[in-house]
Amino acid sequence: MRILLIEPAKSPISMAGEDVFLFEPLALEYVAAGVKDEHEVKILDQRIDDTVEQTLEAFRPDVVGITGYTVHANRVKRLAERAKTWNPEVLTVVGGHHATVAPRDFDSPHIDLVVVGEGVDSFREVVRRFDVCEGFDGIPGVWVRTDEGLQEGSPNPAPDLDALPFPDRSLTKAYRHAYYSEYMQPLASIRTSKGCPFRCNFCALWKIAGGRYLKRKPEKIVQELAGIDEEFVFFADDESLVDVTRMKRLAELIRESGIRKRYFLYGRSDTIAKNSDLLALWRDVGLERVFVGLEFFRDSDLEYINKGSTKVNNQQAVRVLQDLGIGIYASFIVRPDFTEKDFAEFRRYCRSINLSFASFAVLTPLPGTDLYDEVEDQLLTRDPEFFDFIHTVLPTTLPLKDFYEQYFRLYTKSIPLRNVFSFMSKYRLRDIPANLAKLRRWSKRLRKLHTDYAA
Ligand code: B12
Ligand code: SF4
Repeated sequence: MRILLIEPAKSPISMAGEDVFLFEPLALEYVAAGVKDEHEVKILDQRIDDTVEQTLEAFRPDVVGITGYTVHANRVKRLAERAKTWNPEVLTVVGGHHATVAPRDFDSPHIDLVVVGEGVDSFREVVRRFDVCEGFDGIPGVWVRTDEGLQEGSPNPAPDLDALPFPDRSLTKAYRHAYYSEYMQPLASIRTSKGCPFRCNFCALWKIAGGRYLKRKPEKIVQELAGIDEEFVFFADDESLVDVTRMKRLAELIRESGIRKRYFLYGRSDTIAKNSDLLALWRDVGLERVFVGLEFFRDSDLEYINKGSTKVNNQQAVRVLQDLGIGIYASFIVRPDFTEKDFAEFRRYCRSINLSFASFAVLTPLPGTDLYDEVEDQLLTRDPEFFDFIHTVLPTTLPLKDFYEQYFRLYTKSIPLRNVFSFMSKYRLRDIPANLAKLRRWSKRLRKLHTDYAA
């Protein structure tokens, strides 16, 4: 059989995404790896190659699989509709993060099956049964659409990550030069773990993994790393550093293997603050940048989101990384109820810790989180395209125009100018004009964001 897997492009309303970074479709590479030995598989990355109808016509798939986060939910449904319009006989299967936390949102006449949770084994079984014209009942994680609507499937057990095949990166060969995060290009992704032992109220990842931290064996990770061509590698984990013993072992194995790459991974500030030796070890094997969820500048806000970390941890972590010369991707959260005074204090705090790069996400109650249950009745909109962490979906204390003016100033005034220049010097010279243009477009859009709510 022929199987087409599609990574959707976001809607132009949603901010971020491929406007500012582009990561390989790792989920689809995993799903593909489970079926490629028996079937012909193609991955279409619509963010780069928007040729859906032409691809359907040329490749003539029997099965179309689509992935997506919450921001993509409308697009996913529309893609399934396009596939069914091309050929009503094609089997349409939707999986991914949004399908996992809100499968009912894909109760659509154009979607035959929804896969909740890990997809490799479930999808392989779906394809096998479709091939031999068997029904889909009882496949773990698979919800089936009948004349009565989408029927709940049986639970999908937590996966043994080491039992999964390696993702098939050969299927994205034509696109790989385009994957990047800021100056890190071309960039590959690898998953080394799943889940998290912490319980932040704005995050569903610990729930999806059943509250556990699932990890791969360091030996398997090194084996997969050895097959990656790109110099930059991003760890697509929910939290990479938290098991310190495992990460020490992994760094040692990387050193022994002689693999030389430039790594980018997620780390909690408390882990970093307490384990400078681990970070030093990783710096020596190529750790170049850490994505740290510093989130807020006050302990009361950190408590509100149940972060389990403190302002002191944050400051210590920043110092550890700066002393080691490891880049910090500081990720902060802006509460919709912030006043001008809060924004001013936030800016001062960021400047005081002398960052070179920061992102500011508007606090967003994502489906599947405790926060969502708490504030669902306050939502300004349920349109998934607004769940991009830039549009607020909760009422702001400041008028929206003023809120986005302050938000814009946070982006432009929180990083000392000399640090902006030193960060820019990491880019390839030829990429600087395009990135400056991107930044200009982004700034222009941000300052007008309040108008998106007019309708
Ligand atoms: C890497 C990553 C990114 C990368 C981009 C990756 C990409 N390809 O675009 C970066 C850092 C750029 C990013 C950006 C954003 N991200 Co992000 N990101 C992740 C992260 C950490 C890992 C994703 C990943 O690659 N996992 C590894 C793969 C192998 O696992 P998987 O996706 O779960 O896939 C398995 C199953 O879901 C299933 N499956 C998946 N697809 C399909 C399809 C079919 C057909 C089938 C059968 C099965 C199936 O099988 C897969 C393999 O077993 C997740 C956390 C997470 N655990 O998902 C957050 C996460 C997905 N991101 C999230 C968010 C919110 C964002 C942003 C909106 C944040 C922002 N403002 O910047 C943007 C939006 C990006 C966009 N495309 O528009 C949220 C999504 C929440 C939601 N409800 O939508 C997550 C869950 C983190 C969180 N905070 O909770 N992200
Ligand atoms: S530390 Fe990160 S991954 Fe873990 S629960 Fe909090 S936000 Fe989620």
